[in-house]
Amino acid sequence: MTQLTDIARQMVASGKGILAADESPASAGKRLAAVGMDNTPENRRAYRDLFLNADGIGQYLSGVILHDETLRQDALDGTPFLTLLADNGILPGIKVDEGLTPFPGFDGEELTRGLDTLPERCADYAAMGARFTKWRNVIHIGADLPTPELVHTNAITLARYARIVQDAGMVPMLEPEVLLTGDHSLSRAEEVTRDVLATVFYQCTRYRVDLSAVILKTSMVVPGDASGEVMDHDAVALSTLRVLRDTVPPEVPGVVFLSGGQSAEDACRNLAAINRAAQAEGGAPWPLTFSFARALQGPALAVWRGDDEKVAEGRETFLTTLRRNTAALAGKDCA
Ligand code: 5MM
Repeated sequence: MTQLTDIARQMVASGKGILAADESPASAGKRLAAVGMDNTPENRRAYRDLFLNADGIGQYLSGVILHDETLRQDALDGTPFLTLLADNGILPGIKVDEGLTPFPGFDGEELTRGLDTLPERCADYAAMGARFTKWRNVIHIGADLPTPELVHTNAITLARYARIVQDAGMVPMLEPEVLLTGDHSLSRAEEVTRDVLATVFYQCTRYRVDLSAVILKTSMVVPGDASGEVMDHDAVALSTLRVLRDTVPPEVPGVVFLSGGQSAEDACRNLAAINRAAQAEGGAPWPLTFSFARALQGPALAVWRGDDEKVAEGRETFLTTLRRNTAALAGKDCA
């Protein structure tokens, strides 16, 4: 086993998941605004501190994805965030994409920026101790979307990203996010996700990515949020597993899910249903765990709201959310 495969396997260690704490300052600002907080560097530091300085997170988390700002920052008690993670036995990851940009000529579609400067940035991040990286593409579903050109271009970008990251000695997490916004059905989401993932792995092979040293971060297959379809957790689980079995090579060490704007409740219940269905089918070729941002942090943020006196309660809520999601990995209900 190569060292990178070993890290990838640690990222999906049994009974644990990955916290996505890598919101860009703009996205973090939206989360803070929702609880009446200003988007200042100090408030973002306090927001990160709420989660990364909670006692015992290493019991539930194998890794945390950080934003560049946090990777270089100290927690409120002066301990570098990286040290906090190391003390908890948690692998540090870093978001390396530079956000979205319109796809010229393709209305309503977006590409992800950052490939040109990636080798230099990866060398720095590896030297600072990052063990894995993450790159997010987005795929909109609409009447005529996604276009084959978008799916193709995004897949090549992800494959090139992955190869650069592996050459820098870190594990690439590939996140082609099929967005849940829209009026599309569950079956349309399944069709698009199948096409997207199949194209990603086809291009990874062409661009010489070592598939035994990548982690896939995918959307669950869910109906569009304006579809009017009721969220049926068992149907989501079956659609999601069908797509993964048809597209993800068995040598990939693990699959993690984003929550994508689902409620914390739905994300946890879908995760439990997916793992139950996989067990019922005799097991999946890869561990299936969580890498949520909103569905892990949202409940605690709503309790904390920036109030110093609510830090302990917010952290307790975070730990409860982590407990429920790790229980879901064993197929248990999210009660
Ligand atoms: C899809 O977003 C990722 C998972 O978060 P959710 O579970 O909330 O869907 C997340 O890791 C995302 O990639 C980061 O928050 C960075 O996103 P931005 O928009 O800030 O680049």
